[in-house]
Amino acid sequence: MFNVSRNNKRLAAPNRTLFGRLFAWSLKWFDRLVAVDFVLFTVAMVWKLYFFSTLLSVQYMDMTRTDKIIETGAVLLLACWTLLLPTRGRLLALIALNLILSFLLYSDVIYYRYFQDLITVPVLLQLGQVESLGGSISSLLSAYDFWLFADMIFILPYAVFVIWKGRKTLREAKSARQLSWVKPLARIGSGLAAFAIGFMLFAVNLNNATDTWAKGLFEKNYWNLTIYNVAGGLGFHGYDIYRYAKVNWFGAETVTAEQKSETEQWIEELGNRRGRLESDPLFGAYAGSNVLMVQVESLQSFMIGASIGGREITPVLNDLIKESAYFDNFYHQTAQGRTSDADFATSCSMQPLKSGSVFIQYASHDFDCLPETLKNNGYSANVFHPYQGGFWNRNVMYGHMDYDQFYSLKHFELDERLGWALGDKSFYRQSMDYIAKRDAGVPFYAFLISLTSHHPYKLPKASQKLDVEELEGTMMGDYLQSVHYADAALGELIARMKADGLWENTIFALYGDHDSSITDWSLYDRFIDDTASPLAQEQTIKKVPFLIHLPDGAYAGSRDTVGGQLDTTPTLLHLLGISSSRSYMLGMPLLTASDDTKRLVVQRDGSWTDGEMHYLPSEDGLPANGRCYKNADGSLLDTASCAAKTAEAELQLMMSDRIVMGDLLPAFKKNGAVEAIQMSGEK
Ligand code: GP9
Ligand code: MN
Repeated sequence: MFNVSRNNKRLAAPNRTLFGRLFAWSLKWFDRLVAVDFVLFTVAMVWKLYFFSTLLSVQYMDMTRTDKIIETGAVLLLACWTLLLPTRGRLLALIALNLILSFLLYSDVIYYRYFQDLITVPVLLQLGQVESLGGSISSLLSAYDFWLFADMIFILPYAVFVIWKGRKTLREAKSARQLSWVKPLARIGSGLAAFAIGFMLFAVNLNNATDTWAKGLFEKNYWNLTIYNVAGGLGFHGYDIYRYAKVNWFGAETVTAEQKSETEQWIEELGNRRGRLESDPLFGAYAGSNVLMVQVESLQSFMIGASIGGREITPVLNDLIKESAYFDNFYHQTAQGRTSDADFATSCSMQPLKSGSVFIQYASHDFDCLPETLKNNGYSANVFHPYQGGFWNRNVMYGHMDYDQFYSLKHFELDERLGWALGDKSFYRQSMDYIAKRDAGVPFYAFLISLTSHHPYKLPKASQKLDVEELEGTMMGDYLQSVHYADAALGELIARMKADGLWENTIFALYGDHDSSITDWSLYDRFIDDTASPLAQEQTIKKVPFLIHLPDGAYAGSRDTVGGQLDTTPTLLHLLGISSSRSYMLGMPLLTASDDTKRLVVQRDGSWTDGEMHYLPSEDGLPANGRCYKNADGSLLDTASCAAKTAEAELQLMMSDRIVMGDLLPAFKKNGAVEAIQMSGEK
């Protein structure tokens, strides 16, 4: 019956079935009308991106009309080049793009359900190091998600047809009509048109957003989800690739061999200085104690001891500092990375970046951070913060810092909604419940990061316990209320530690992360004497409380030793008797029996204080225009009096940048190991 040759049989095949005929017919039309398949692809992708947004359903982030326009623009930009290809190549490219995007969005959905974040290039490159999804993967899957792949039922067989029969079908179609010069022109024209339309829809709308409500989005760069909210799914991934390439390929810090060894010598000398302090009787006086450290959101020193409406703002802390070593000359050292900078400066004793956040940009680089050091010395190490784990890239960074577990928002029951998420009182209570379940055989390190006293400090009336007098209705008034609440929550935390029998065997440390961002100086009138003095303003903004309650209550009282967040980890290691002479850190211990350490507290903008002088650089960056103050009376000195230390501060910032951006520690440690082997005579 089928008396045809083998070859003829193959040629006739497309017309044998209904699908075969349909496929061949569609291919001919896709060939004739260049843009039909492209339009279908665009519609399908925009729908998938919309569906993706509903799967994520990030709070307060619903897809608006503008978002759909931005997504359409992004799809056009992503795929416009396919219009330059001949029909078969274009179809295969569009199908491949569809598959890649569908898998990317699907992976994002799964990753989001676990980490409340989107996948980034560093995460993809270091999948093994990120906290694994463990056995929970099945709970993250939903049959509903497969709508992302619904079109594949038609597209995949079609792709097989295009690969297998496409060339011949197109040849037939072409021989049936005249080939002309119109075709290549149509390709170029439609490609350019798609690019132009895509660019307008995407860039113009994105620009509008970043010029208005999303100002500074890409500079601050603090949360992938915010970037997604503005730039869309494709925009976010495009930006992420750009961000990765910029940091790792185009803007990578190149440090010459000479600079490397100069930096190594410089930082090792700091280790030697700490090593020399280790003969101090306080070194190791609290060896084996647990450590519980709290980073309090926006808590500033000018709150300590202050009252309003006849009540103390921080009664708990005021009492606690009487039985703790309290540093009232302590500075936060944060820059654009805000909370993440405070965390990094404190835990890893390195300077933050001039722009951006180490947590986001250099999470994969090696640092000597407190959790890892303590774990190497037999401790457990856990970090607690009741917000989305993707914020400030914490999921990734905390994995690299070697914490056993990061307890983020999803680990807490939202039984006290306050401020951004969970109120401090419930946060501390639930964190202590986790701590109570620890392995009692090893000492613990717990790092708790509070959140309620976060900008804009609005608390419901029922939680406002102070009479803030003339500050009622101002941001300062709200700030005082939220600090008062945070203080009361700390009181409950301390009571709980006592009830759990932890107060006598735990070093309790506490510090404020950064300033309150309140810049209206008239609101500070009742807290500082001279609100117009640049030095008073600087010190008010930069000073945060730091206290250490030792298990036996020793070293209690206020101390005016100047220090900063970079000194926190060296201080704790000193008390625990863990040598930091071979650790790569910039800070010095603050609490030593004989405190004669010369310390320079350097800010990211180049300002510094050594306790006696305070230097503020000028906006134009010229050293001669900087202001050199005498701390004692605020008088201005000749800039030359500050010159040597200004150079020292600049050196510290430069060395820190080389290490942080150039990831120099692995090489230093290797050299150190070689040195140690050589000294012990091994070959
Ligand atoms: C959110 C919190 C706030 O997780 O850490 O960060 P901030 O805005 O203060 O940098
Ligand atoms: Mn903060």
